[in-house]
Amino acid sequence: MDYLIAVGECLQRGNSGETRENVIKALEVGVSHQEILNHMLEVMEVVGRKFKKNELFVPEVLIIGRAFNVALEVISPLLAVEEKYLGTVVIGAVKGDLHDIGKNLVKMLMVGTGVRVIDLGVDVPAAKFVEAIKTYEPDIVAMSSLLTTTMIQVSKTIKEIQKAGLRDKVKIIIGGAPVTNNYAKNIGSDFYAIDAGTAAEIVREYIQKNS
Ligand code: B12
Repeated sequence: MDYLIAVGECLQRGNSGETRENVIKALEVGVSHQEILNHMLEVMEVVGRKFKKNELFVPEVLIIGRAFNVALEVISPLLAVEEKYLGTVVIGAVKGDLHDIGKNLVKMLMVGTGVRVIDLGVDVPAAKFVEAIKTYEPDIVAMSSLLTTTMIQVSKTIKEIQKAGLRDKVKIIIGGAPVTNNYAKNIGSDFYAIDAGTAAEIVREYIQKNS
C-alpha cells in the first residue's frame, strides 16, 4: 500500500480522518514528513487550479482545506522551524467588513503554497494591519473587501502602512468582489487577484522568486 498516494487521494476527496490516518501510516513506514508535505502542497496546487476553472466549488474547497489543516497538525511538530515556511502573509478583511468566506478560501490556498498565513480575521482596522507588520514581518499583506463601502478602507490601510514607514517592507495584494485591477493600481497595491486560485499563484510566484 502506497500511503503517500493515499494521502493525496484522501486529501483531494476532503476526507480529514482518512488523510490524517494515511499521513500517520506513511510516517510509520518511513516516508519523510517533507515528502508528505510536498505531496500535499502539490495536491493543493491542483485544487487551486480546479477551483479557478470552476471544476471545484466553494464547499468542496473548504472541506479539502479542513482536511489539509488536520493533516498539517500531524506533521507540523516534525518540521524544523527554518524549513517550515517559505514566507509569511498577513491577511484580513478590512474595517467594517464581516465577510470572510472568500478570505478564508484565499488563506487556505495560500497555506497550500507553503507560506505561513497570519489571519487577523474580519473588521480589521488599519492600525491592526500596521501592528501585525511590525510583529510578524510578513512578505505580503493581503486585504479583502466585499462591500463598495469598505473599499475605501483598503486605500486607508495602505496609506497608514505608508505613514508608519513600512510600505517598502511588504508587498500588498487585495481582492474581493467589488475590487478591480484598476482600483488596486490606483490606490498603490502591488497585486490584485480575482479569485483565491489566482491569489495563491501570485503569492507562490513572488515567494519563489524572492526567497
Ligand atoms: C455570505 C454573504 C454575507 C454574509 C457573510 C458571511 C461570512 N461569514 O462571510 C452576511 C450575512 C454576514 C453578510 C452581511 C452583509 N452583506 Co453580504 N453577502 C454575502 C454573499 C451572499 C456571498 C459572499 C461570499 O461569501 N461569496 C463567496 C466567496 C467565495 O466569494 P468572494 O467573497 O467574492 O471571494 C472570492 C473573490 O472575491 C476573491 N477574494 C476575496 N477576498 C479576497 C482577498 C484577497 C487578498 C484576494 C487576492 C482575493 C479575494 O477570492 C474569493 C474566492 O475566489 C454576497 C453576494 C455574492 N453572491 O457575492 C453578499 C454581498 C457581498 N453582501 C452585501 C451586503 C450589502 C451585505 C450587508 C451590508 C447586508 C446588510 N444590509 O446588512 C451586510 C454587511 C455586513 C458587513 N459589515 O460586512 C452585498 C454587497 C454590495 C456591495 N457591492 O457593496 C452583496 C454583494 C449582496 C448584494 N448583491 O447586495 N453577507
